[in-house]
Amino acid sequence: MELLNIKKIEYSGKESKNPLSFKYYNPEEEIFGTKMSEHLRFSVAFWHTFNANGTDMFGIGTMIRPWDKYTDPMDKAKVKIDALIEFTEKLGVKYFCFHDRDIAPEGKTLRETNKNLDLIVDYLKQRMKESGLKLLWGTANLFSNPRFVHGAATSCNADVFAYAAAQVKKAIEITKELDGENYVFWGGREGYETLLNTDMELELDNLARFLSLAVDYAKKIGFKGQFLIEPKPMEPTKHQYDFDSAHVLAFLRRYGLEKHFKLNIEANHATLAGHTFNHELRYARINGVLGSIDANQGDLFLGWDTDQFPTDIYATTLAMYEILKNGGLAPGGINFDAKVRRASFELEDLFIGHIAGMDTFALGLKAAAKLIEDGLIDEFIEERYSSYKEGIGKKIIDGDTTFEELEEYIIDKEEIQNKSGKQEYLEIIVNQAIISVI
Ligand code: XUL
Ligand code: CO
Repeated sequence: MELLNIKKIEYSGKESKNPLSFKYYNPEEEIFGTKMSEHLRFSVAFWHTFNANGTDMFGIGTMIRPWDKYTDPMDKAKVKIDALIEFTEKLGVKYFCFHDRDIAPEGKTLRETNKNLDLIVDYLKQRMKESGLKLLWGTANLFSNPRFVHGAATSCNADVFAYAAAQVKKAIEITKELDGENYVFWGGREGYETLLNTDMELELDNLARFLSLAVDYAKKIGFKGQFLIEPKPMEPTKHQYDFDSAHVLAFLRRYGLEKHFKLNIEANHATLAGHTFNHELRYARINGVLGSIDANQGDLFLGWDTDQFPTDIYATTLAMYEILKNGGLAPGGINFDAKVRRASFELEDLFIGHIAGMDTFALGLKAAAKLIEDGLIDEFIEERYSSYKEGIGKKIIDGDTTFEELEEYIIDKEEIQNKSGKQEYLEIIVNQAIISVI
């Protein structure tokens, strides 16, 4: 039964005025010998697309969806899975992501909840098999239920720690059951509101204990997917422990967990941390932990996580530059952790939002490939650091010098020659690359 009254979305080229078609995302087009669809491993976020209804702090939902007419929660859960299959097929998206609580209703006890989940996972598995849809990552929702008021792994209450552990155990099991390629830990309420009531040291140690138990369990059951941590600096707590890439890496190294995790970098989380998206991607990439991304964008004037669909070509160009330099993201991908605005309440807006994001990433991919092909930025950087290729610079790099030698080398020099950083020249190069592919 068709649920979404929209035809399959086709590539119709940049001159097209049809809002329900791709202008730039052409899955078959090859960039550096690889199909666009393989570079851009797009994923639909179950929670934003099939659960969000436009509710905000000031008003109830604005969106009425075809599955809302089902009153039995298990029937409704199945219809939403049908909608997921139809939606991804029509968009030509090969992956999706979900939280345990997105797909099945909670029961009175965890045992009952798990039973509901198992029934839905059986159905989902069957539908995925028929359609070829794949799971990019699964995760556990450790933040919505009031039991997580003080956090989950970092809660002051050991019963909550136990509950969260049991929930993650099950979430890893179902991710494995559905052949998930990754498993994400986003620290929903792992942070604090005030240090006056917080034992930060114990909370951080417990977070590490929790992650290490998860690593042990994955090994025990033979889950081969990549574990990812998703940094975010604030919201819902005032200070989230997984603040940004650098914080997460320092934390993992402090507890000897670094070889078990990579990062899932979200654009709007980067900007909330006061970084650009490409800063976070670069930091993760040079440290060998760029695993996957949550694609969205924030609003420059709003200090919260607005989770908008990405439409900023400049940002996606610089993001795809990092991703290409990373050799891609696989087994990670590009998950649209994005929701349509409360006022964009028509069903077709869900398609248009994803089309906008996919086209913007396709443009970013093309422009980034152009930047890499032209090589002007690489050449500039190579030249900028060329003083480290020979003489005293080479000795510094080779670890073949001392403070005494460096002093001796420089002490009588009258002048040091610096060269321009040429930021404006480089920004024009980026503009030219973007313009050339539009
Ligand atoms: C919240 C957020 C989450 C994670 C998964 O800001 O990004 O949806 O991506 O829990
Ligand atoms: Co996210």
